[in-house]
Amino acid sequence: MLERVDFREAQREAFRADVVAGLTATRKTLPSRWLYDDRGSALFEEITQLPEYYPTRTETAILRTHAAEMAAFCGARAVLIEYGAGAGVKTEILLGALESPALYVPVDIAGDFLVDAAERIERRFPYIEIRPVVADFTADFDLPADLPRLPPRVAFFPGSTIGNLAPPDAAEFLKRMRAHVGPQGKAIVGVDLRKDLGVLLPAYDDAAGVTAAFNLNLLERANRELGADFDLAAFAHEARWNEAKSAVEMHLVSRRAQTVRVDGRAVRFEAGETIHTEDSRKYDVDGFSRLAQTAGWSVAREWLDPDRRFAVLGLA
Ligand code: AVI
Repeated sequence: MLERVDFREAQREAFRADVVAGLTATRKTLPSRWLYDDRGSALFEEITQLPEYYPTRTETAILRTHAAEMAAFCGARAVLIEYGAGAGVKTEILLGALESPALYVPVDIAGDFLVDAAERIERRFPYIEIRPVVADFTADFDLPADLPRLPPRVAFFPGSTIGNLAPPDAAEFLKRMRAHVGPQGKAIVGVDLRKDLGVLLPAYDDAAGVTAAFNLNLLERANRELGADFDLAAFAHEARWNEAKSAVEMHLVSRRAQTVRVDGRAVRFEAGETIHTEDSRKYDVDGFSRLAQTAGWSVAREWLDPDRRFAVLGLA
């Protein structure tokens, strides 16, 4: 219990430091990882069901269609390490297809989330051994020393979350995955692909306003946790394409000139000035392949949907 309180307090202090640094910078920014408090995670769940948000539906369909080939790629009795324990149905598709998987290792920073995920998998696959690991997978961490190296380990990172990392961080992450699974190991990674802006932008600015609420929740979180006084009606959600970065950027645009109090300081906004809150990078398979190579991987298999919107890549 004490550990949980300490964790929450440490998170709040880290949030405070990022908010102060991000809002006092010349170009205001807030790291996207703070989007996911309880309310943000619930809103993200809603986003995944929206008609405009194609990635979740498309990736799930790819996994369903090609599960048997993916299982063959993983090999018999694989040890599956999942980074982020929230994939739910996607995890179940892969685990269900694997030939008597030896072990499932979900890794997540949120202990409660991990317990829920482990219990769900245990109910569905009582024959699979589960070894949850509490860790922030965006930073360096070690897997338990007694985790078997054989049968081969397979890293699973669905959801195109790799697209939310800047390329150097994505390369670091892929290197960490490589170190975790070892030279015989493999990985299955979900990657969202470049596409028509007519499809891409509505996925990040839906008609029902759920993505807007998800983005604005960052300001609500700052009000709740840090006692800031953001007037939510004075900011608008915007999704814009940045071709140089090949990314959809999310911004919160100040609707007027205003001053907000945050952690005892006055933060000035000009009308139209923005807080940049997220990048969602879109790759093509070649571009991702080059990135993966810098981290010691090569793309061994590609599974795409018929409209080539999303790729699930097998790395070896
Ligand atoms: C979690 N991640 C892959 C989502 C994405 O599509 O980049 C986050 C998201 N942001 C707005 N909508 C969804």
